[in-house]
Amino acid sequence: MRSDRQRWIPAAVGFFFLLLPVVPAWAADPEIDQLLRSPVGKDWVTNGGNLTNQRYSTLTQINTTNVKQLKGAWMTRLKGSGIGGKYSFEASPLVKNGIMYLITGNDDVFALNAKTGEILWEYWSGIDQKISTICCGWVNRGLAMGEGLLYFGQLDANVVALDMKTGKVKWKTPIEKWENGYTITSAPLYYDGLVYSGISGGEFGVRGRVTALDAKSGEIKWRWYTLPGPGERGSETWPPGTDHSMRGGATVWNTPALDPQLGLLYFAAGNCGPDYDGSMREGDNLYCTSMVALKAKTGEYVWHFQQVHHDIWDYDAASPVVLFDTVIDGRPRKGIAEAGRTGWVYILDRTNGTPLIGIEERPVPQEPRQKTAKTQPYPKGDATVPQCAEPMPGYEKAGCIFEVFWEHPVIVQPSGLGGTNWSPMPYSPDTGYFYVPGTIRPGAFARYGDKFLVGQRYVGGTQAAPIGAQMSGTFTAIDGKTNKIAWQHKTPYRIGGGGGATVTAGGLVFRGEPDGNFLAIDAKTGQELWRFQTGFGADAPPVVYEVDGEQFVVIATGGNQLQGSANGDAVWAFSLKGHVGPLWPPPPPPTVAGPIGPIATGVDTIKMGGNNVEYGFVPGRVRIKAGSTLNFTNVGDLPHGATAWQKGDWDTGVVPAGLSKSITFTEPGVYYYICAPHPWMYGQVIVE
Ligand SMILES: [Cu+2]
Repeated sequence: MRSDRQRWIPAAVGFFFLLLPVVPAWAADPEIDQLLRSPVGKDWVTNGGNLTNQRYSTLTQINTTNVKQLKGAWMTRLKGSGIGGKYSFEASPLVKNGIMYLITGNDDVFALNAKTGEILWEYWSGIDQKISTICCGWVNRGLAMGEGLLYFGQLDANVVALDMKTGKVKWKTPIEKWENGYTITSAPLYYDGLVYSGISGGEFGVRGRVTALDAKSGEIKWRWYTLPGPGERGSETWPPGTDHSMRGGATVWNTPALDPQLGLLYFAAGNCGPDYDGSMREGDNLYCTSMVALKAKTGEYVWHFQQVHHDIWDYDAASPVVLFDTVIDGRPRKGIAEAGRTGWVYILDRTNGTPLIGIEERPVPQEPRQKTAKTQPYPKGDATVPQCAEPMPGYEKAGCIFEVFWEHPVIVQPSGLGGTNWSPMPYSPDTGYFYVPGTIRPGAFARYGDKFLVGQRYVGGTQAAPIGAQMSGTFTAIDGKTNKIAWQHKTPYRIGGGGGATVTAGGLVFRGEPDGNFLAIDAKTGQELWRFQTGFGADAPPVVYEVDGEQFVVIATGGNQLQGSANGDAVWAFSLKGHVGPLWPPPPPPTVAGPIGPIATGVDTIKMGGNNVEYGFVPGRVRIKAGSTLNFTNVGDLPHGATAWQKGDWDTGVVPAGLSKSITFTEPGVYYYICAPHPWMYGQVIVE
């Protein structure tokens, strides 16, 4: 490994923190802080279960011997919140003292009786439905709690605190403006009087950051930019005398973890912007695609580890970091792990950011116009998804991870959608395994120039999946001591983009599937023990809790627009005493990339965002006569467009909601097109 790339504090500094008392002399909410520092029991009070993000529950009432008897205890519909094709439902519910708190893709919050599912109060966010800077679906990944308040970030870039008893707004702090490209999709973390929030917007030329707010007042206490200003540490990894780092992305998509003994806050930063064009940003581009440790109280930099240097593949580190303790070569070690879009799990020593098992810098393919990094980090152990793409007709080149491209499309697997994308990865101290959800979906990468305009998409290329490409997934147990596969399932659908799992001391891993199934798996062997059809895309990470001596497992089932699973507003709870049966299966998500549906004739209008699917063309396939004109009308909520596949002969440009653009097709042929802002929307025009 090149020593100049990674920095860490001397071991002596880490040792100094160990000498500090674990429990602060005075805490604003000693009860919540205690729960956050402890193994997870009957309550689930933060997104990742506790400060480690392990999503490991110590409850054992539901276990490998009786899970077959598990049935629905209740199912509640959240009054249409987050219903509609633009939404995903990815939040983990929080539970405290028998009350459940849940946030939907519209940033609406509900309090429910956790035993019965009865709605106790509602907060309707009223967020502007015209927010145009949302990259990948209207989504909120969850809440935090402390000091009698619930905390969350909104898509309009406000952090909000609600009274837990009433749902009334206590304070609201703007972190930025959505008009400038900033949104918040991650669940914040509360600990010891501070609320830590990430920010999204890496596809809009923003400057990533973590913000710490005073939990009582909402006052901003500190912010740490993931992109260095001139002269700051890391600025030497950007071209001197330029301001490219000021719009270089590196946004923080997920909940931080915190080690109270070391006094450190940990998180992962996303891809570099513009995503697919590295030509103007020569250098490693810190702190894009990096794991970072800061002093939790002050936001002072401590260490970082960059997973991908000079990222041009949209290889965000988007899954939450996980803290764990282990023994390696007879030595107790403090670990931190993160599952990347590259398909690898990155396992480090959390005291100093150095690899725990081994990560080596290896030479990689070069493209001088992209200013590619000479080497990339290769973790020892196994990747959880294939890291080479299959050749496909019409493409000259299919490559492996870190394959280079310029303006001619090259197929690469994994694409920038994973591997592991936003889905959290749990860790069981019983098995010592990480449970890693993965996506298999190749991308046809091509660079093209993009002009930076504040609040506009700024990605510099495309990674749309080639039409006809197969899409599926993997669910893998990775041994935390070796980073090798202990067991692996192939899954029919992509699961790295929003689902995720939770593991229990009862020896069970719970996870949902985009086709609506909810599964219990033997954590040790990988054997499937139970499945239940929820009737909606089961694409959120589940949570485990207990009320009045009864253990429940709960999952939000409302689908995920990026994975193409069925939308909804439902939350399902399960227990051994339950008696609610399964629902009919929803339409399954696509497993092949490309336009869908029958070929329509006699059509002169294509609705973009039609039929309440938002991210779709209706009809998706049409047959017309040469010389005909098609009107592309945006009937959705978001800006859409129709662009000839691989940015070729014709393009409507971005069409605002409510407007139309016409294209006349004179030459017979078969034309495919995508929506440039949402390159997973496909259409086909057959001209005769
Ligand atoms: Cu679109």
